[in-house]
Amino acid sequence: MEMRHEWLARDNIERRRGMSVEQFVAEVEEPNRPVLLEGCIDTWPALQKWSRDYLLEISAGKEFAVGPVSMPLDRYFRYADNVQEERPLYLFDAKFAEKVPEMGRDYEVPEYFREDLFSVLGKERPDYRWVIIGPAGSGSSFHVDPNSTSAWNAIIKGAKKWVMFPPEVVPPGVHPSADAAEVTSPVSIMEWFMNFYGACKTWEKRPIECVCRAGEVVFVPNGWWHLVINLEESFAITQNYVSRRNLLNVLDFLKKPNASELVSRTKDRVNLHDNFRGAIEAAHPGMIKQLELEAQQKAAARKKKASFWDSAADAKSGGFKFSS
Ligand SMILES: O=C(O)CCC(=O)C(=O)O
Repeated sequence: MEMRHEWLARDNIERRRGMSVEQFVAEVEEPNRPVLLEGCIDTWPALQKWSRDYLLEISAGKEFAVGPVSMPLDRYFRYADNVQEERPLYLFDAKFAEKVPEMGRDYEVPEYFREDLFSVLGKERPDYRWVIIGPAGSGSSFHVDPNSTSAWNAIIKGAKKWVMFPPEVVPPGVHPSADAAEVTSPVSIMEWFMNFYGACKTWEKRPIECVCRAGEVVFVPNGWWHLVINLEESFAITQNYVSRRNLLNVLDFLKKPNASELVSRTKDRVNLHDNFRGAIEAAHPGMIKQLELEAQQKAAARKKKASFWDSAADAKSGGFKFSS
């Protein structure tokens, strides 16, 4: 089953090249909007080096996580070459850089994402980086990333179709439970396109979509729903991160009483909130208080702006008079 042209044609993501970090923070991260970044991984050795042969050579004798099992890369490529299923198993490995240090050395975190507050937890931090390898048709069905983190996803080889909905819009066909602990998606990504993609055409809030190719990076803002399907064999690196822009969201999320059950990719979650908060306070004294203060000020400014517009609306209905 092939992806239809009409599912790929819409490309409405904002594409940016050569943004400064300050611009990224003010125009993308603060407003929590998706963006496709061009040209920011041009210097990665991986872009030149990562072929099947190279990966096979540097990872000889190592196994990677593939769905519920683990296997060496040669076996995964053989599987990928012969797979007929609608939902091919996906290689998604969080320990790639520890297992194969060359892989870790072949990329560096783009400058926009270098603030990494979970690093204060050292070895106790939740998993945060993955190598992702999969054939055409493999991918990730609709989900929201764990712990209210934001993410970046860089394509080294191949192409991925992305569909993203803002946090307040649950994608058609997706049924999260009330506490968002579970997400029920349709059987396969293909089935989502066949049965639900058309439904969003008439929605006021249509999704953000794009095809992201080798050398490009998608920024996934926290809380956004996203679905991704590989259009050809793809190699990618993704990292989830916490910066001071989403620190309060992450702490709030971790405080939820059922946080330990939520989809999280984290082993010991029971004390994660307290441990993280404590470690941030030790490493960055005053940061949380300062961010809370700024958030209160922003909320007050928003309220003030809203009440200004209320009175402007009253003026329209005749309650306001210019003094003569
Ligand atoms: O399949 C992909 O590349 C997307 C991965 C993803 O959505 C995630 O890591 O949350």
